[in-house]
Amino acid sequence: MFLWGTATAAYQIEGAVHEDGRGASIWDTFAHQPGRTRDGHTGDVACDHYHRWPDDLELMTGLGVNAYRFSIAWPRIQPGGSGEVNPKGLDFYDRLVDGLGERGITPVPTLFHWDLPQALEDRGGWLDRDTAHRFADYAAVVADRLADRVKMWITLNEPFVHMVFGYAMGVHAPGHALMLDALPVAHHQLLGHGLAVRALRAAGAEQVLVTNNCTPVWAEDAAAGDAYDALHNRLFNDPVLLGRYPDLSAYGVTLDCVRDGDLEVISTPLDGLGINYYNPTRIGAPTDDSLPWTDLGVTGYPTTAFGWPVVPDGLRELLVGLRDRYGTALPPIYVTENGCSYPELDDQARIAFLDGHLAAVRAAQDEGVDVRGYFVWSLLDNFEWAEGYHQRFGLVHVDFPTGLRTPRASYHWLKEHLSRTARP
Ligand code: GBH
Repeated sequence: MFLWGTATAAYQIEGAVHEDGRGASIWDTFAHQPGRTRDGHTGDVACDHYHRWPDDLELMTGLGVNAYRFSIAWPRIQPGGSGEVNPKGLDFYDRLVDGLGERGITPVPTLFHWDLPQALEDRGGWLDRDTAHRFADYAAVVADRLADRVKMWITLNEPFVHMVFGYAMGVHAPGHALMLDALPVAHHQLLGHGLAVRALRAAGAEQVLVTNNCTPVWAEDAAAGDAYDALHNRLFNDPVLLGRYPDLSAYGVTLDCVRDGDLEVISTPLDGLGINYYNPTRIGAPTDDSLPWTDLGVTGYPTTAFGWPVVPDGLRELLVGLRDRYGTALPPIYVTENGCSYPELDDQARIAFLDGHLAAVRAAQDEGVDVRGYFVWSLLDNFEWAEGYHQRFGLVHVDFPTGLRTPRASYHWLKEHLSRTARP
């Protein structure tokens, strides 16, 4: 059965940040620092999904999806980042999973969508190897409670973006601007992923994935394009699928933190690869010494309200490219996020976006790529990280702060599409 779903993330929708024993995450800290997010917006209330989740399940039932990708907030489960478990945090996801089950919607939780417990950041966050082990402990706690009903699990969401925005550029939590010194964050997240895969399986998880955001690289300069592809795409896909890192030595980059045996853990076999696709990247030769490329920006295409280029065929290109590179080492692919920011209720541009990207998935399937799921980002308008509530990715419009939900034209369009076909 092809998985059709919507995707969300805990800090972006839940709110209720002080409720039922939840601890602080790096995003609570970051969003409350002056100047970090647009207009100082925070996820304190967000969509209030923590209380309104039954309404949100109702919206999914109305839409006709058979899967829901959400994330579990680590600081609700272990408020101090390790050790003591908060039963009320587990209870929330238990209720959610039961509610999904009653509606015949397959739960697909992601264990880490960027909301690291602040207590772990205080000990170095993902720059510290120990965080990988703490992540595996947390994964085991969650799976012990939910694996009887949750069959499919995702370990990490977009470790690339978390590293680059959070630790290299400092535009996301935890706000470090270390540039290439942020690289251990890639390895420690990947190690955490591999350890978590093993912990999840030991607790009875049937299917385990990781979600990487990938971009087709349009290279105007071959060496620069290769550098960008190595650090953005291959740095995260190669160790997981091939058990080795791409050679980064040409860019003066070394991964000194890798220890014997780590790659074996990281390449523990998976049941699927989650892919988030937003747009291709156009790369030219470097103009200074800071990075071995220049991001030229894709031009000549329509753009979303966020300014991102709309290139549906880039999704086909990406999927076919992954199959060509990894061949039999590539597990089935699930498009775990794809979507766009448009504010209008009558969002014809989002309809065109989804229509085009679904056609791209079909085309990739016709070229023999094994794609088994597609999740729209997002069900609801939500806290769009540094952009606060200024970007609206929802099939459903949310009025902030009242929380009133209004399905957009795209919601009705997708509902109609799903009622007509089981295929993308
Ligand atoms: C995802 O990240 C996240 O998983 C999710 O939480 C988030 O809400 C959603 O996407 C929407 O942002 O400069 O024009 O080339 C997406 C990461 C990084 C994708 C920047 C697009 C470049 C656009 N994004 N990227 S452009």
